[in-house]
Amino acid sequence: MKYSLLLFLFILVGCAGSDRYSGNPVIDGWYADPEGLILDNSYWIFPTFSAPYSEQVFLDAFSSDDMVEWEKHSRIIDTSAVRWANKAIWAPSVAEKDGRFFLFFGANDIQSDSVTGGIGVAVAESPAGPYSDYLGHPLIDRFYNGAQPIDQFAFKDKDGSYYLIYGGWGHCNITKLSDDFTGLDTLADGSLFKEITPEGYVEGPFMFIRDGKYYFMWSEGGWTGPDYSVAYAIADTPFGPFTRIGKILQQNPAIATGAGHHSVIHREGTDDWYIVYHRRPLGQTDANARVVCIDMMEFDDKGFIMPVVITDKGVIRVTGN
Ligand code: FUB
Repeated sequence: MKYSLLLFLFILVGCAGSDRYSGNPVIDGWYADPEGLILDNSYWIFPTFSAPYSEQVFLDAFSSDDMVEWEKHSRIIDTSAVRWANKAIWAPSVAEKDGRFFLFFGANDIQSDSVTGGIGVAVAESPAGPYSDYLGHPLIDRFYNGAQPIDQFAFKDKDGSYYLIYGGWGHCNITKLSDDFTGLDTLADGSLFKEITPEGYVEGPFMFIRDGKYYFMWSEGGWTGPDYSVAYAIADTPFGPFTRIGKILQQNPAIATGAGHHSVIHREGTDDWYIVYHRRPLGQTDANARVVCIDMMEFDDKGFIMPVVITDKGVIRVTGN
Protein backbone atom coordinates (compact mmCIF):
# COMPACT_ATOMS: atom_id res chain seq x y z
CA MET A 1 0.00 0.00 0.00
CA LYS A 2 2.73 2.39 1.12
CA TYR A 3 4.72 1.44 -1.98
CA SER A 4 1.84 2.20 -4.39
CA LEU A 5 1.24 5.57 -2.71
CA LEU A 6 4.90 6.44 -3.16
CA LEU A 7 4.78 5.34 -6.79
CA PHE A 8 1.67 7.46 -7.38
CA LEU A 9 3.37 10.52 -5.85
CA PHE A 10 6.50 9.88 -7.90
CA ILE A 11 4.50 9.76 -11.16
CA LEU A 12 2.53 12.88 -10.17
CA VAL A 13 5.68 14.89 -9.45
CA GLY A 14 7.31 13.59 -12.63
CA CYS A 15 4.34 14.64 -14.79
CA ALA A 16 4.11 18.06 -13.16
CA GLY A 17 7.85 18.52 -13.76
CA SER A 18 7.76 17.66 -17.45
CA ASP A 19 4.71 19.87 -17.92
CA ARG A 20 6.90 22.84 -16.98
CA TYR A 21 9.13 22.32 -20.03
CA SER A 22 8.40 22.84 -23.70
CA GLY A 23 9.93 19.52 -24.74
CA ASN A 24 11.76 19.29 -28.08
CA PRO A 25 10.54 19.42 -30.79
CA VAL A 26 8.30 22.24 -29.59
CA ILE A 27 5.78 21.88 -32.40
CA ASP A 28 4.46 18.77 -34.12
CA GLY A 29 5.31 18.02 -37.73
CA TRP A 30 8.16 18.43 -40.20
CA TYR A 31 9.22 22.08 -40.13
CA ALA A 32 12.52 23.93 -40.61
CA ASP A 33 14.19 27.37 -40.76
CA PRO A 34 12.20 28.73 -37.80
CA GLU A 35 11.99 32.40 -37.03
CA GLY A 36 11.07 32.89 -33.38
CA LEU A 37 10.04 36.34 -32.18
CA ILE A 38 7.69 38.23 -29.90
CA LEU A 39 4.70 39.89 -31.56
CA ASP A 40 1.65 41.37 -29.81
CA ASN A 41 2.98 40.12 -26.44
CA SER A 42 3.05 36.48 -27.56
CA TYR A 43 5.81 34.19 -28.72
CA TRP A 44 5.61 33.26 -32.40
CA ILE A 45 7.37 30.73 -34.59
CA PHE A 46 7.26 31.06 -38.36
CA PRO A 47 8.88 27.97 -39.97
CA THR A 48 9.29 26.54 -43.46
CA PHE A 49 7.05 23.54 -44.12
CA SER A 50 9.69 20.85 -44.60
CA ALA A 51 8.62 18.76 -47.60
CA PRO A 52 9.56 18.30 -51.28
CA TYR A 53 9.82 21.71 -52.98
CA SER A 54 6.66 21.19 -55.04
CA GLU A 55 4.67 20.74 -51.81
CA GLN A 56 6.10 23.85 -50.15
CA VAL A 57 3.27 26.08 -51.29
CA PHE A 58 2.13 27.47 -47.93
CA LEU A 59 3.34 28.47 -44.49
CA ASP A 60 1.93 27.64 -41.07
CA ALA A 61 2.69 29.67 -37.92
CA PHE A 62 2.60 28.88 -34.21
CA SER A 63 1.95 31.10 -31.19
CA SER A 64 2.34 30.66 -27.45
CA ASP A 65 2.00 32.63 -24.23
CA ASP A 66 4.45 30.51 -22.29
CA MET A 67 6.72 28.65 -24.79
CA VAL A 68 5.17 25.36 -23.66
CA GLU A 69 1.68 25.32 -25.23
CA TRP A 70 1.76 26.25 -28.92
CA GLU A 71 -1.29 27.03 -31.07
CA LYS A 72 -1.09 26.24 -34.77
CA HIS A 73 -2.25 28.83 -37.33
CA SER A 74 -2.65 26.95 -40.60
CA ARG A 75 -1.82 28.31 -44.03
CA ILE A 76 -1.16 31.92 -43.06
CA ILE A 77 -0.01 32.41 -46.64
CA ASP A 78 -0.59 30.27 -49.70
CA THR A 79 0.89 30.51 -53.19
CA SER A 80 -2.65 31.00 -54.49
CA ALA A 81 -2.24 34.52 -53.01
CA VAL A 82 1.18 35.08 -54.65
CA ARG A 83 0.87 34.67 -58.38
CA TRP A 84 4.64 34.67 -59.15
CA ALA A 85 5.46 31.94 -56.56
CA ASN A 86 4.77 28.26 -57.14
CA LYS A 87 7.13 26.20 -54.95
CA ALA A 88 9.84 26.26 -52.26
CA ILE A 89 8.33 28.90 -49.96
CA TRP A 90 11.19 29.20 -47.47
CA ALA A 91 12.47 30.80 -44.30
CA PRO A 92 9.78 33.33 -43.32
CA SER A 93 10.84 36.46 -41.45
CA VAL A 94 8.25 38.81 -39.97
CA ALA A 95 8.51 42.51 -39.08
CA GLU A 96 5.83 44.63 -37.42
CA LYS A 97 5.65 48.14 -38.82
CA ASP A 98 3.06 50.85 -38.30
CA GLY A 99 0.50 48.37 -36.98
CA ARG A 100 0.85 45.89 -39.83
CA PHE A 101 2.81 42.66 -40.16
CA PHE A 102 5.17 42.10 -43.08
CA LEU A 103 6.26 38.57 -43.93
CA PHE A 104 9.38 38.19 -46.07
CA PHE A 105 9.80 34.82 -47.77
CA GLY A 106 11.87 33.09 -50.41
CA ALA A 107 10.09 31.39 -53.30
CA ASN A 108 10.86 29.13 -56.26
CA ASP A 109 14.53 28.39 -55.30
CA ILE A 110 15.79 30.27 -58.37
CA GLN A 111 19.02 28.91 -59.88
CA SER A 112 19.67 31.85 -62.26
CA ASP A 113 18.50 35.37 -63.09
CA SER A 114 16.47 34.07 -66.02
CA VAL A 115 13.72 32.47 -63.92
CA THR A 116 10.97 34.07 -61.85
CA GLY A 117 11.24 34.01 -58.06
CA GLY A 118 13.41 35.25 -55.23
CA ILE A 119 12.49 37.15 -52.08
CA GLY A 120 8.93 38.40 -51.70
CA VAL A 121 6.98 40.34 -49.10
CA ALA A 122 3.41 39.83 -47.93
CA VAL A 123 1.30 41.87 -45.52
CA ALA A 124 -1.42 41.20 -42.95
CA GLU A 125 -3.31 42.97 -40.19
CA SER A 126 -2.48 40.25 -37.65
CA PRO A 127 0.57 37.99 -37.14
CA ALA A 128 -1.60 34.97 -37.97
CA GLY A 129 -2.51 36.41 -41.36
CA PRO A 130 -4.00 35.88 -43.80
CA TYR A 131 -1.05 37.46 -45.65
CA SER A 132 -1.49 38.84 -49.15
CA ASP A 133 1.24 39.61 -51.67
CA TYR A 134 2.37 43.19 -50.99
CA LEU A 135 4.04 44.01 -54.31
CA GLY A 136 2.73 41.58 -56.95
CA HIS A 137 6.35 40.71 -57.80
CA PRO A 138 9.51 39.71 -55.90
CA LEU A 139 11.38 42.38 -53.95
CA ILE A 140 14.74 40.82 -54.89
CA ASP A 141 14.57 38.68 -58.00
CA ARG A 142 18.19 38.10 -58.99
CA PHE A 143 21.67 37.22 -57.75
CA TYR A 144 23.77 40.10 -56.39
CA ASN A 145 27.35 39.45 -55.25
CA GLY A 146 26.72 35.75 -55.95
CA ALA A 147 24.00 35.48 -53.27
CA GLN A 148 21.00 33.33 -54.13
CA PRO A 149 17.94 35.40 -53.08
CA ILE A 150 16.76 33.17 -50.21
CA ASP A 151 16.97 33.03 -46.39
CA GLN A 152 16.05 36.66 -45.74
CA PHE A 153 16.05 38.07 -42.23
CA ALA A 154 14.33 41.41 -41.55
CA PHE A 155 16.62 43.21 -39.10
CA LYS A 156 15.57 46.36 -37.20
CA ASP A 157 18.51 48.57 -36.30
CA LYS A 158 18.81 50.82 -33.24
CA ASP A 159 17.61 53.86 -35.20
CA GLY A 160 14.45 52.08 -36.40
CA SER A 161 15.73 51.42 -39.96
CA TYR A 162 15.03 47.98 -41.38
CA TYR A 163 17.50 45.92 -43.36
CA LEU A 164 17.24 42.60 -45.15
CA ILE A 165 20.18 40.31 -44.50
CA TYR A 166 19.98 37.36 -46.83
CA GLY A 167 21.63 34.94 -49.16
CA GLY A 168 22.36 31.37 -50.10
CA TRP A 169 25.12 29.74 -52.13
CA GLY A 170 27.77 30.92 -49.66
CA HIS A 171 27.19 34.66 -50.03
CA CYS A 172 25.43 37.07 -47.69
CA ASN A 173 24.21 40.60 -48.52
CA ILE A 174 22.76 43.39 -46.45
CA THR A 175 20.36 45.85 -48.10
CA LYS A 176 18.20 48.62 -46.67
CA LEU A 177 14.42 48.47 -46.90
CA SER A 178 12.61 51.63 -47.94
CA ASP A 179 10.37 53.15 -45.30
CA ASP A 180 7.19 51.61 -46.75
CA PHE A 181 8.87 48.27 -47.59
CA THR A 182 7.97 48.59 -51.27
CA GLY A 183 11.61 48.69 -52.37
CA LEU A 184 15.24 49.17 -51.36
CA ASP A 185 17.20 52.30 -50.42
CA THR A 186 20.86 52.86 -51.14
CA LEU A 187 23.31 52.33 -48.32
CA ALA A 188 25.64 55.06 -47.04
CA ASP A 189 28.33 54.00 -49.54
CA GLY A 190 25.90 54.44 -52.45
CA SER A 191 25.44 50.73 -53.11
CA LEU A 192 22.18 48.78 -52.90
CA PHE A 193 23.71 45.50 -51.76
CA LYS A 194 26.74 45.17 -49.52
CA GLU A 195 28.32 41.76 -49.20
CA ILE A 196 29.11 40.87 -45.56
CA THR A 197 29.99 37.18 -46.04
CA PRO A 198 32.21 35.83 -43.26
CA GLU A 199 34.47 32.78 -43.54
CA GLY A 200 32.43 29.55 -43.46
CA TYR A 201 29.10 31.21 -44.27
CA VAL A 202 26.64 29.05 -46.21
CA GLU A 203 23.10 30.45 -45.61
CA GLY A 204 20.48 31.23 -42.92
CA PRO A 205 21.74 34.62 -41.59
CA PHE A 206 20.46 36.17 -38.37
CA MET A 207 21.44 39.32 -36.45
CA PHE A 208 20.73 40.79 -33.03
CA ILE A 209 22.13 43.52 -30.80
CA ARG A 210 23.38 42.92 -27.26
CA ASP A 211 25.17 45.54 -25.17
CA GLY A 212 25.50 47.71 -28.28
CA LYS A 213 27.33 45.03 -30.30
CA TYR A 214 26.02 43.42 -33.49
CA TYR A 215 25.98 39.63 -33.35
CA PHE A 216 25.85 38.08 -36.80
CA MET A 217 25.02 34.37 -36.99
CA TRP A 218 24.69 31.97 -39.91
CA SER A 219 24.46 28.31 -40.92
CA GLU A 220 27.42 26.26 -42.11
CA GLY A 221 27.64 22.80 -43.73
CA GLY A 222 24.98 21.23 -45.93
CA TRP A 223 21.38 21.39 -44.69
CA THR A 224 20.69 17.82 -45.86
CA GLY A 225 23.49 16.31 -43.75
CA PRO A 226 24.41 15.80 -40.09
CA ASP A 227 27.06 18.57 -39.98
CA TYR A 228 24.70 21.50 -40.52
CA SER A 229 25.53 23.96 -37.75
CA VAL A 230 25.57 27.61 -36.67
CA ALA A 231 28.55 29.96 -36.20
CA TYR A 232 28.83 33.66 -35.39
CA ALA A 233 30.81 36.88 -35.41
CA ILE A 234 30.56 40.21 -33.56
CA ALA A 235 31.03 43.73 -34.93
CA ASP A 236 30.32 47.35 -34.08
CA THR A 237 27.99 47.91 -37.05
CA PRO A 238 25.53 45.75 -39.02
CA PHE A 239 27.92 46.03 -42.00
CA GLY A 240 30.80 44.31 -40.25
CA PRO A 241 33.54 43.53 -40.85
CA PHE A 242 32.59 40.15 -39.47
CA THR A 243 35.36 37.79 -38.40
CA ARG A 244 34.18 34.29 -37.60
CA ILE A 245 34.50 33.50 -33.87
CA GLY A 246 33.30 29.89 -33.90
CA LYS A 247 30.50 27.36 -33.94
CA ILE A 248 27.89 27.53 -31.20
CA LEU A 249 25.21 25.10 -32.39
CA GLN A 250 25.80 21.66 -33.83
CA GLN A 251 24.67 18.05 -33.71
CA ASN A 252 24.95 15.89 -30.63
CA PRO A 253 24.93 12.25 -31.81
CA ALA A 254 23.10 11.29 -28.58
CA ILE A 255 20.23 13.74 -29.20
CA ALA A 256 19.87 14.80 -32.86
CA THR A 257 21.86 15.67 -36.00
CA GLY A 258 21.91 18.59 -38.47
CA ALA A 259 21.17 21.36 -35.94
CA GLY A 260 21.09 24.65 -37.84
CA HIS A 261 19.12 27.47 -39.51
CA HIS A 262 18.14 29.28 -36.38
CA SER A 263 16.85 32.52 -34.87
CA VAL A 264 17.06 34.07 -31.41
CA ILE A 265 14.37 35.33 -29.02
CA HIS A 266 15.31 37.77 -26.27
CA ARG A 267 12.96 38.48 -23.36
CA GLU A 268 13.28 42.22 -22.91
CA GLY A 269 14.42 43.33 -19.46
CA THR A 270 16.10 39.96 -18.81
CA ASP A 271 19.26 38.26 -19.96
CA ASP A 272 17.22 35.26 -21.12
CA TRP A 273 18.05 34.34 -24.71
CA TYR A 274 16.48 31.44 -26.59
CA ILE A 275 17.77 29.80 -29.74
CA VAL A 276 15.07 28.46 -32.06
CA TYR A 277 16.44 26.07 -34.69
CA HIS A 278 15.74 22.92 -36.62
CA ARG A 279 17.41 19.53 -36.31
CA ARG A 280 17.03 15.98 -37.57
CA PRO A 281 15.76 13.30 -35.15
CA LEU A 282 18.11 10.37 -34.63
CA GLY A 283 17.59 7.59 -37.16
CA GLN A 284 16.16 9.97 -39.79
CA THR A 285 18.13 10.57 -42.96
CA ASP A 286 15.56 12.14 -45.26
CA ALA A 287 16.57 15.74 -46.09
CA ASN A 288 13.16 17.04 -45.07
CA ALA A 289 12.94 15.16 -41.78
CA ARG A 290 13.51 18.36 -39.82
CA VAL A 291 11.86 19.45 -36.58
CA VAL A 292 11.79 22.77 -34.72
CA CYS A 293 13.38 22.99 -31.27
CA ILE A 294 14.15 25.64 -28.63
CA ASP A 295 17.02 25.70 -26.18
CA MET A 296 18.68 28.34 -24.02
CA MET A 297 21.53 30.43 -25.43
CA GLU A 298 23.99 31.83 -22.91
CA PHE A 299 26.90 34.28 -22.95
CA ASP A 300 30.11 34.32 -21.00
CA ASP A 301 31.16 37.39 -19.05
CA LYS A 302 33.06 38.76 -22.07
CA GLY A 303 29.93 38.61 -24.23
CA PHE A 304 30.89 35.54 -26.25
CA ILE A 305 28.16 33.01 -27.00
CA MET A 306 28.65 29.71 -25.19
CA PRO A 307 28.15 26.44 -27.10
CA VAL A 308 24.43 25.60 -27.01
CA VAL A 309 23.47 22.42 -25.20
CA ILE A 310 20.77 20.81 -27.33
CA THR A 311 18.16 19.02 -25.25
CA ASP A 312 15.05 16.87 -25.41
CA LYS A 313 13.40 18.76 -22.59
CA GLY A 314 13.54 22.21 -24.22
CA VAL A 315 12.94 25.34 -22.15
CA ILE A 316 11.06 26.02 -18.95
CA ARG A 317 7.58 27.56 -19.04
CA VAL A 318 7.76 31.37 -18.93
CA THR A 319 5.28 33.82 -17.58
CA GLY A 320 5.14 37.17 -19.34
CA ASN A 321 7.53 38.32 -22.04
O1 FUB B 1 14.32 24.78 -46.02
C1 FUB B 1 14.93 25.13 -47.23
C2 FUB B 1 16.34 25.53 -47.09
O2 FUB B 1 17.02 24.62 -46.25
C3 FUB B 1 16.59 26.84 -46.39
O3 FUB B 1 16.31 27.97 -47.09
C4 FUB B 1 18.01 26.66 -46.07
O4 FUB B 1 18.51 27.61 -45.21
C5 FUB B 1 17.99 25.28 -45.51
O5 FUB B 1 17.63 25.29 -44.14
